[in-house]
Amino acid sequence: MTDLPIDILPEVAAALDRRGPVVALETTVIAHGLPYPVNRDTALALEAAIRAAGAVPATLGVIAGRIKIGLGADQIEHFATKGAACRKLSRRDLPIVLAESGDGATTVAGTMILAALAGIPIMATGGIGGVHRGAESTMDVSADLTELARSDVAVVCAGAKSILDLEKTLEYLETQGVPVIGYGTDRLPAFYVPATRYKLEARVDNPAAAARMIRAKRQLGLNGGLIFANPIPAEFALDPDLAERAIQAALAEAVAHGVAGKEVTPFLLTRMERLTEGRSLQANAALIRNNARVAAEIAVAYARRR
Ligand code: PSU
Ligand code: MN
Repeated sequence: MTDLPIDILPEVAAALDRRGPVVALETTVIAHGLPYPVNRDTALALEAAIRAAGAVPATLGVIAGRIKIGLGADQIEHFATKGAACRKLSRRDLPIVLAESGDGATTVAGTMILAALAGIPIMATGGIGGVHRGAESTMDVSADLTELARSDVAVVCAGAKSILDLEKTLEYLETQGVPVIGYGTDRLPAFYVPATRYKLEARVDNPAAAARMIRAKRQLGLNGGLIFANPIPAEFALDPDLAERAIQAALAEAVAHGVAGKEVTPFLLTRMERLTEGRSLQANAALIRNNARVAAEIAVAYARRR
């Protein structure tokens, strides 16, 4: 690992040295998940929200084959404008992008791997990948789920989009030994909507309680991360019927266009935006900001306790 091509922003390195609170952020949502310039503005707003809560943001990605732990504003702009021309980096893509000296945006899985390398215990995202609807025939299960069983990073998200099969996603996470903890809720949130009928096994209501969960898992020496499922704030939530109709329509279009593999999630996200007349986009940006803030608060509590 000595010759690993990795650059850590000085501010992030200093925080890690003093075991201060740092929150990792992904870049796939910037490059593949949101359109320009909402993507850039959201990325900058996430960093600001993390700073306001007293932690240091580290947006992760790969530029010219070098792992970046923390990006400057110009590099965030680079991911925002290059968009889908960046490789989407999950576990299997990381060796390829390094060997090819390419640019790549990390998914939740990719971000967890790089965060763990750098010693960052917590990350924030919008929604995690999961088991897709129809997975019984397509076998489309996001590598985010297997990564959650491997890399020791806590992930703050707003649940998962119901473009996924949420019931199967929860079953898969149970099989893989990944704790799914409601943050101020007893039920799984589904991204645009704050609650589903799926009941969770555990709930915390404040950052200190969340930090205790992370700590207990680490004390046990268990591999893998855990999920804090943080509902979208009510004022930004979509009407559940509107969300479901848009999802059904987007899924039908994906089938009609023969979209497969890593293109599925970005395709559905773009279609959703059009089908909800931009409301999904506003909701998306708002819930990620909220997750960044909560992740920072948990990081602060966790740093205090160790
Ligand atoms: N879900 C969203 N927005 C996103 C993603 C998921 O609502 O931007 C991104 C995340 O980076 C996630 C990835 O890790 O998509 C999962 O992609 P796939 O389903 O191809 O594993
Ligand atoms: Mn997939």
